[in-house]
Amino acid sequence: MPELRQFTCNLCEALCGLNVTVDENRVTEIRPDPDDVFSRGHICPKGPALREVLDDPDRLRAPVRRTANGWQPISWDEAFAEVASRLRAIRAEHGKDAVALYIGNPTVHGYRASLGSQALAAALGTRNKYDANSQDSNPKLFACMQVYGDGLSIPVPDVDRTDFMLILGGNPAASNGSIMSLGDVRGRLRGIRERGGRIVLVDPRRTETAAWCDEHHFIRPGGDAALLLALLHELFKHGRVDEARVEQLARGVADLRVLAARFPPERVAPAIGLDAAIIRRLAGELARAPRAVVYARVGVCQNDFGPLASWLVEAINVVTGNFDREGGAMFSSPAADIGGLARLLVGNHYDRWRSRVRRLPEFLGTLPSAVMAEEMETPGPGQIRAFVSFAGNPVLSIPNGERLSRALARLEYMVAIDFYINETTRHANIILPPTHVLESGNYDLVLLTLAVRNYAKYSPAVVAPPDGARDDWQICSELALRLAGPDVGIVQRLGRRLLDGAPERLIDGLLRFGRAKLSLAKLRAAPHGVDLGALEPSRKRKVRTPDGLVRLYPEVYRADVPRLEAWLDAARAPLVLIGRRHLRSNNSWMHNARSLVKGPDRAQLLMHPNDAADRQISDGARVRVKSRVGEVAARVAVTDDIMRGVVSLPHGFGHAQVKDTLQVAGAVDAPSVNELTDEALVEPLIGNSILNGVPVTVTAAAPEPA
Ligand SMILES: Nc1nc2c(c(=O)[nH]1)N[C@H]1C(S)=C(S)[C@@H](COP(=O)(O)OP(=O)(O)OC[C@H]3O[C@@H](n4cnc5c(=O)[nH]c(N)nc54)[C@H](O)[C@@H]3O)O[C@H]1N2
Ligand SMILES: Nc1nc2c(c(=O)[nH]1)N[C@H]1C(S)=C(S)[C@@H](COP(=O)(O)OP(=O)(O)OC[C@H]3O[C@@H](n4cnc5c(=O)[nH]c(N)nc54)[C@H](O)[C@@H]3O)O[C@H]1N2
Ligand code: SF4
Ligand SMILES: [Mo]
Repeated sequence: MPELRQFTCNLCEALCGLNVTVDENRVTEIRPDPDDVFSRGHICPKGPALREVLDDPDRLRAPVRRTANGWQPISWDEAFAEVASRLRAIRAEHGKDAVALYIGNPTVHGYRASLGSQALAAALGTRNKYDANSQDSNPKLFACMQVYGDGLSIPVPDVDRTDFMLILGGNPAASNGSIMSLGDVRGRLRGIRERGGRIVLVDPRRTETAAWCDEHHFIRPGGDAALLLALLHELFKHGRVDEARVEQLARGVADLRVLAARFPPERVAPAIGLDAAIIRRLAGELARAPRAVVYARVGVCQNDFGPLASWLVEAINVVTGNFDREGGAMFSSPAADIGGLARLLVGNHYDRWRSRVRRLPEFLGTLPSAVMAEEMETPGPGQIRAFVSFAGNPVLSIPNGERLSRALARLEYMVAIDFYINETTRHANIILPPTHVLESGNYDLVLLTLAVRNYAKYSPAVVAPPDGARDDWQICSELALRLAGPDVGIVQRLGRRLLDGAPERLIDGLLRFGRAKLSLAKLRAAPHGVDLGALEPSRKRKVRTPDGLVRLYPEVYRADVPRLEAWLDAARAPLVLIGRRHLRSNNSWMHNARSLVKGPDRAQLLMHPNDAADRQISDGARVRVKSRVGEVAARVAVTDDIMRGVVSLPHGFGHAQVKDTLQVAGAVDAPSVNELTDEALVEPLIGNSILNGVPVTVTAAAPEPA
């Protein structure tokens, strides 16, 4: 008899409730769960595609070893023993930093992977620890550390109650929202306008989200920090900032006013390509709206001034009186709060060490991924000789992935914890594949701390994994054990007993001690989730500066302001590249699901009609796109939805090299944009990758043979 089970999709941050039909341990259908308290029946095409990944013949179910005769299956025990002994030998000879670790995006989307990554990192103890954040949200986390005294005190827009939302560099219609976990993003954003509020979008591309907004304005990539300063200029100039009130919760308002005075709208407008009159009007609307919030996301984090802009977003929400209040920028109060544990595990620090070759700073215990290849290639003490890749595909996701690919091929040893043989994992000596989320269960330990409404949900596994299969936690904890202690004996047996089931015990404990006094048992009894109400003011708990006051102009940003001023006056590259996301794609790894990749080409190079005409390029033409580091072929879509001087390609494609192990993805004809992005382009404060605003040239390619 088919049975219906509830689940939460773990592919993106929208946390959609799914109704999963299971028949004899097989998933036969995945549909939206209309009764899910958070997502209210919303899903996207990727949710049902979870089933395609579960059933994918290309997905690994048991460990494999790379040999001269191709990939050979091996037992778990043999695999663990080899990996542990090789990594230990390399460590013994060259020290801990000789083994690097990359922690990829899916570790944010599952508690077993999140906790497993921490266990593994602790066991390796390497300073060569990398993750996706230096291509993503580090500027935002850095801003939270500087402004609120804690990189993990991250405000989210109170979408359900705001009257005015200014969105910079986010495309929730494609991404379903980010650093704001919100089920039913479309319904929730529509709610703002239904209440008579307004949404304004600022993006170098007129995106799918523009259709959901009242206004869209183009901005030159990198322009957001200058725009925010000009908005602040107007707010201060017209007396819209109640400085006495702001000073009750924040320091530095006068310094911020003095800084903003240098950035009148007229000064920034020509550089950012947004009219001074519009900037002035937006400042007025922001100030007059009863409840307003400025929200910036990955497009901003990944540009030249990600850290400056991310700080200014926090600052503007504070000075307009919208911080920690209804309808503004607020903190979630998760039912299971990992804040304390996370601070303990990742620490709350910056620049405690630097990368060996380029001297870029550590942040939250990781180094910028842009230095990974050079740390592998450059000889000397501390050189990376072995690599552990966990739930990541950095060859497709970090700048100049080709250089990384070449460096990986020359390592002494590599292990991947992943269920696909892709552009990165193909270099591994051994691949350890975890179970699929539908086989292991889901609780969104991380993303529930960023929810726009407090709620909790636990999804137990809906199907049993194959005999002997291991989940991410089991793989990581076993490796950690074997790296930490001797191979046999009582220590190992005790350790195993302690670690088995530890994630569930931890979550249960956090839930019981949490403010909602829940437990895993209570959540099991509520398969559509438990609504815990709207966000509540909580800055007394969340602002963790020594005096409890917000910092409006942290010292560290001062050094980067002259670079911004120079940028305003600098000559511009004629053409710069930005990224984009599509609803049917998920970073680098959902392209082996047929339902998602069928249909039109979604990896075209978008180009403005005037830019195309200047280069005698016509719609649909094949072109060569070139940057300092590489060259790719692409097909052009000419459109005035993109700003003049800007072209766009999505990331995560380029699977031709692995067509034998990813048979569906390998047939998709699309380049990897990260063959063009440049590992030398990082912003100076935290070394975040500059993936938006990469100078390129585009030339018509010779016509294809008929
Ligand atoms: N040019 C450009 N580059 C970008 C971006 C961009 O916008 N433009 N975006 C950046 C951003 S925001 C991010 S987050 C990164 C993402 O880049 P990565 O961190 O490299 O992550 P993914 O590309 O999602 O690859 C995920 C890998 O994990 C595997 N996997 C999936 N589920 C699981 C699981 O449950 N367990 C394990 N062990 N493995 C699993 C998949 O097979 C795949 O190999 O890319 C960044 N790169
Ligand atoms: N369908 C789908 N959903 C996803 C993902 C996916 O790959 N596919 N990835 C997930 C991940 S890892 C993340 S981090 C989130 C990201 O979620 P979002 O932040 O919403 O990411 P994008 O859709 O890439 O939107 C970024 C926007 O920034 C714009 N932009 C580029 N440069 C600039 C700039 O300098 N200034 C401004 N103002 N805008 C700029 C781009 O044109 C783009 O529209 O999405 C998540 N959700
Ligand atoms: S929006 Fe799509 S990918 Fe994201 S959680 Fe919902 S169903 Fe999954
Ligand atoms: Mo991301």
